[in-house]
Amino acid sequence: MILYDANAPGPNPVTVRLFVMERGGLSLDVVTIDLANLANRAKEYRTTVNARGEVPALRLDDGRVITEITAICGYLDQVARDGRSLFGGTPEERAEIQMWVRRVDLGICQPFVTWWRGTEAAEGFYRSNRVLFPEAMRNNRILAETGLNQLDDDLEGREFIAGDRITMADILLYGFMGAMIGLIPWLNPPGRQNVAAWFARMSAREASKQMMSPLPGRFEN
Ligand SMILES: N[C@@H](CCC(=O)N[C@@H](CS)C(=O)NCC(=O)O)C(=O)O
Repeated sequence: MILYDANAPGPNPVTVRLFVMERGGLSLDVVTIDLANLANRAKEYRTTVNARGEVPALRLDDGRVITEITAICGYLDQVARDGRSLFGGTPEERAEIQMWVRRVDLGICQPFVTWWRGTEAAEGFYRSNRVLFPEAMRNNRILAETGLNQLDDDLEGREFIAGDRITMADILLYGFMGAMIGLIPWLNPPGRQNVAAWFARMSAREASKQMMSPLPGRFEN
């Protein structure tokens, strides 16, 4: 398998990196795409890896390419040699974890990333290679803050989002928040106490400390 990773701190590649480090039991070849200079938008990457021009992507041993981070992580979770599943071990656990993943993704991550993608900094970075929505920043901030306020209630008495152990829902939210925290000043105020405490717990994990650096060319754990 080949993972197409990135050399810039985009939340999507960061989330997959965090996943592989937390999951264990994986062996991957890694190609680092020069996202900082938008090599992902060059014809070569779009014609040989991902027509959508986005990273990360995963090339399977049979040649097919999987994109979209929850699909990539879901596949890696199933083929891992050992370690513990981050998507759940029973149909009930899997359903519950997928429920949280979808809540976190649609209700929090996508709105705050879309907020950032409305900024002038994002416009400068993407150089018209991506459709951005600067006029929707206010709505996206309200959506993300509403989602985070709800999560603050949901996290009362819990260590992790889906209960007492780390799952894909924590990986997704922490990968996104950790990657974007320096760019979004309103993301993690101390007043949202349960979210702030969860964020601090996640930050203390060994994998979280390494997630901002690209993976080596050969990764095994
Ligand atoms: N829906 C995709 C989103 C991937 C994505 O947007 N990746 C960003 C990096 S965080 C990217 O490729 N940005 C560069 C670009 O769009 O040119 C997924 O789930 O993997």
